[in-house]
Amino acid sequence: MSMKRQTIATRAATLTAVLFSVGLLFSTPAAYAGSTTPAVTASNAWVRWLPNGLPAAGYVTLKNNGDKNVDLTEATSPDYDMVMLHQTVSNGSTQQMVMVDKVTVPAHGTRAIAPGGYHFMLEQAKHAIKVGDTVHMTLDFSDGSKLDVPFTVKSPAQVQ
Ligand SMILES: [Cu+2]
Repeated sequence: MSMKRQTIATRAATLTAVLFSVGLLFSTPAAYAGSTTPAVTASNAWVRWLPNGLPAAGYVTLKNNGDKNVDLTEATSPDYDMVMLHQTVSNGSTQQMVMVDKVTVPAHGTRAIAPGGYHFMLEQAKHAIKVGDTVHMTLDFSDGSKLDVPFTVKSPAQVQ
């Protein structure tokens, strides 16, 4: 609506316009509801720490409380320069890691990012990280929501 139109509008027309705007205010942000109350929640987040600056692996269980599938599309961390999403793939007797660009969390379902399947590959720690620390990751989802998740750092011995 232009300013010019507003100035020549009658009181009734202005009221209609205001109501229309209010309607928009309520309808548009509903599409963004995911950014304030994310459909996906995280639990059991931990990092398998390895000595000598070796890459660590991050794991988490994601739960989607919404009616639509949501993809995990990106992960970043204030504690590591590099965060990649990997999948361990069995190739007969050997195992290898492949990069994946997304992991789908099914509607009303869970997706475990767990040993033997998906993991976050954490490389180039920005500071010394030791067992018992908490590191953080920000997870980006296809519905526009972001989740800041604290990960407990565990030693390989603790998780066997
Ligand atoms: Cu990996």
